[in-house]
Amino acid sequence: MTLPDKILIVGLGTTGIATAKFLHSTGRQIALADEKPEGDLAAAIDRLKGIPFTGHFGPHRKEDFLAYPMIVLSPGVDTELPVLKEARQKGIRVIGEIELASLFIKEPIIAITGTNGKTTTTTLIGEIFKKAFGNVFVGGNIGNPLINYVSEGRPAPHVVLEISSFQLETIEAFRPNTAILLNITEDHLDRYRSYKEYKEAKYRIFENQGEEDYALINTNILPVIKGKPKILPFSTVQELSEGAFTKNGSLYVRLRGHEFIYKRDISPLVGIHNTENILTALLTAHIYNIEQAVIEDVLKAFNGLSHRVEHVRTMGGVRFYNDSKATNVGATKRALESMDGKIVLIAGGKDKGGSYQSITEVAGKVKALIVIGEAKEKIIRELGGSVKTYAEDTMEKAVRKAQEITETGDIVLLSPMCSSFDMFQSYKDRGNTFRRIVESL
Ligand code: UMA
Repeated sequence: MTLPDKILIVGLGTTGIATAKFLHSTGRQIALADEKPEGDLAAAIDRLKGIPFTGHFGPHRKEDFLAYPMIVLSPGVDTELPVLKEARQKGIRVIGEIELASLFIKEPIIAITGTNGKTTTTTLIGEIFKKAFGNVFVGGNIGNPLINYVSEGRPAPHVVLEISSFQLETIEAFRPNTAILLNITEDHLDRYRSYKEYKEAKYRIFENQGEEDYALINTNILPVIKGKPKILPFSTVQELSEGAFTKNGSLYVRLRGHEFIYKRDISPLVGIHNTENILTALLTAHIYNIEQAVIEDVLKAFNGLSHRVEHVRTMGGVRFYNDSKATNVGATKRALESMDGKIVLIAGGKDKGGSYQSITEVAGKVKALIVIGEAKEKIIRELGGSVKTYAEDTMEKAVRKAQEITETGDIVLLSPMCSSFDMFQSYKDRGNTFRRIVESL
């Protein structure tokens, strides 16, 4: 694809800024559009110092979207916006930053998607590749836009990419050499019209793969695959002749006629969901012929990430965990399943349009539920009958209520099932706030 000389970038967040810097470096003219008023974008505009651009800040206007032959979207922009539909009808090319970046990348891309576990798996695979090859680019939805890899001009042997359903919506030829689909449960139903639509966006990760590419898929998902990758399944419930699975407390990889066996407990990460994450990391590492000893060294040392069932403090025999990254019901269910003890669950935040009801499958573990945020009435409506519930209006009050109703041996778990944007800047801000309050108790 040849890129036109003038390109509109929509969204002036991390992605838009990185895209603007890259396109400017290639000598192209840039236009920017962001629905926020200019005053709210001062910090972002400041990061573009020295880069000439035209632009409109404030509610999107049709004339801006129809004025350029190509539009590059940030992931947070809904691809179904009427202005974008009209632009596409007029023959304007609409792509995302992932597609743009991948046009310039020749190195094998390992792309990881799924509703939960993406960041942990991406980081773990990144660590293994770094140890094995000395250099790797790790980016994408994890927070470092892929286009930065192209801008930096420092090729690595492999690119490890966390990719979201939003980013997959705007690909055309993007073709990962290895694509991983960890799991799928309901999420982002404020963006998609149905769960089916969300799943279809995820399945696009495979659509351009050829016979020499690999698709690592959990055996409990049956995706519709348009590409022709070699499918390598993984499972925590069944033995597989090729792929990765668990048996008698060990992890097995069977690949190209070889078998590799790892003790599950060499990794400090707990829970079945982490077993699945590790199985995909093992499979990926063996696809690229990384030695078992190298993989084991990394597995032993990798303690997981902040804000994912992170132990904050034990006080008076009560354990406090920060799982602020759990922004959907599936993630919270996994956290509850991986814990032993009576749990006081702090949940709630910005609702994303799904149902909370499936959490009742593990409600036996929940001693009490404390709800906060915009979603609290909906959560009470759906779950209030099945468990003792309290509503609080700040994190501080929620934590204090949790402390009041717990006793030795209990667990306090912040695992919100919702995004954070009603009360906080991000899930990290929410988790840090929780941590600060718990530490000050
Ligand atoms: N905007 C518009 N019009 C719109 C929507 C948004 O102009 O219709 C503007 C906003 O006003 C804002 C800008 O777009 O100024 C924000 O763009 P963005 O939402 O795409 O955010 P970025 O900062 O570019 O971050 C994005 C990802 N965000 C989302 O997908 C919502 C980041 O993932 C990602 O780390 C980053 O690109 C780099 O690739 C975050 C995320 O929450 C962590 N992802 C979701 C998830 O993991 O569940 C998918």
